[in-house]
Amino acid sequence: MRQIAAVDVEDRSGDQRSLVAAQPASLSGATFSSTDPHTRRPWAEVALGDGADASRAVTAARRAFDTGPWPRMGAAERGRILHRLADLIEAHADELGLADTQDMGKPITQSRGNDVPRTAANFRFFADHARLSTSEAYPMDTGHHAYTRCEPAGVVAAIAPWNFPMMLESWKVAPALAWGNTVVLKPAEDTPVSATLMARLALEAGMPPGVFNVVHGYGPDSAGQALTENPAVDRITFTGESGTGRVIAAAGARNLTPVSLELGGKGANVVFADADLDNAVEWSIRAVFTNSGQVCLAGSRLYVQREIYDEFLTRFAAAADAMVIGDPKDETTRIGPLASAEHHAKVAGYVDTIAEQGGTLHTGGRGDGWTIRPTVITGMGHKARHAREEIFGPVVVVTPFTTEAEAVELASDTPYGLNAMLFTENLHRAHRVAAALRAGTVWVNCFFVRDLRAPFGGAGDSGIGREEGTFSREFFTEPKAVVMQIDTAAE
Ligand code: TXE
Repeated sequence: MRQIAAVDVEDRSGDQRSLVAAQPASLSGATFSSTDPHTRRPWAEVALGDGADASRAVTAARRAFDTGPWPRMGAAERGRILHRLADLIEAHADELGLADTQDMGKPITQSRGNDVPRTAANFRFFADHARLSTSEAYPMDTGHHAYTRCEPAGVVAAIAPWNFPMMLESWKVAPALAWGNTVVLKPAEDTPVSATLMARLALEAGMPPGVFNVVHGYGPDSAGQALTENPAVDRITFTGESGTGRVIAAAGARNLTPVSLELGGKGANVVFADADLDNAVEWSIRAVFTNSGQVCLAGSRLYVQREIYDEFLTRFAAAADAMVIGDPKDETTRIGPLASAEHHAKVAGYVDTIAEQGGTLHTGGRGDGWTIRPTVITGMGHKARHAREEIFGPVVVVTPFTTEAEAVELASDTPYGLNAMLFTENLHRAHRVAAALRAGTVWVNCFFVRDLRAPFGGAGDSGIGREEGTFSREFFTEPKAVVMQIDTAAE
């Protein structure tokens, strides 16, 4: 079994090429196991950090920020190190991909094929973004000149979920580092391994000690909570459940620490009768079944215009049934097990209560082990729990609609506001409906396509703030105005 250290702070001795920590250790010496959801057996033993370990990591990050070279280097020099880290991530793609697959069961074609390249791309993008960024200047009529400086905010606490472990971690860590901050990352307890590997590769890339720290452990009353309550932390960035987001926002408020929250979703996917049906079926399948539906963006509410409802449903259900379920390490597998026993119990609870909520199980249901087959529910009222709550599994509620206005009303009737999809060949409708929906992202005739310059995040219960591009810069920096008197008199 792999041995992973709880805190990877300043001890830089030993063979850094070995991606397995040589030394133990949480301060208490306690450990916990990460379970492979396919075998349902522990595969990595991880040192269990707690509040004391979190505080030790923050102290290291604080020291590195206050006295170390990282915030004082030019963005280009930091960028060179971040590009080297991206190179190393690509060079260790097999190991990193397998780590996420064994930690949480996602098919290797996604972890190795998608998440690893996107992680490397995130480090490259933010390295370049910080280097190429400009500041603003305000020539004044009074003989003064004002300009802005974007200064690093300080110590960033990043608290991450388990559904896209390294990829979502890099969305936070890469911009924070690129802008000169130091970071303490707490990965989700279900997915500790790839974060540790990334932190080791950062050292190998030349990142100074104490700049990128990882502390493993649980959230409430433990490492996660301690990070959010530490007054030496300058920014808290969190992705996870909406309820947890509220707790973290309150913790941040007590210290007046800015908090960025990317929370849950209940994405609406609206298919109009004039859609390209092949395209709509293909993307609708991906929208809800990718990563076994463990995606905040999942299109788990599917609204289909009545004229095409029967044909669409037949094709959609056939495509769902055709998805290969199996060992996530197998390249042909498209649906792996859910991430943990606890999460499987939650999703299975929804599957078992479909009839109770007035719906019909059109296809799918429980699979072997911790697997849920791609599950399509019909005939369920819009107010049913399955149509309102974030299930975070391969479960979709399909509902017919008649008019565009009705579709907009149904799609918008949610406390979440993360994303929506719509499929239509009518240009005017596309723009009209995209504008009408309350959502941080609207995809038209596609899904999951991202430009790192564009904002990512949601309204309502989906969070506060936006990530990526200049939006990450705003969060991870403090803007400073410098006002200079200009001596205009001739000598
Ligand atoms: O989330 P949590 P969980 C949703 C999804 C899922 C549900 C529960 O519906 O079924 O949330 O998942 C840390 N202070 N999403 O329990 O609890 C925790 O250790 C500080 C949507 O995994 O939010 C982990 O690192 N930290 C989502 C991280 O928060 C705390 C992705 C996420 O855990 C903490 C994941 C506390 N008080 C789940 N409590 C998305 N938006 O994509 C927990 N943590």
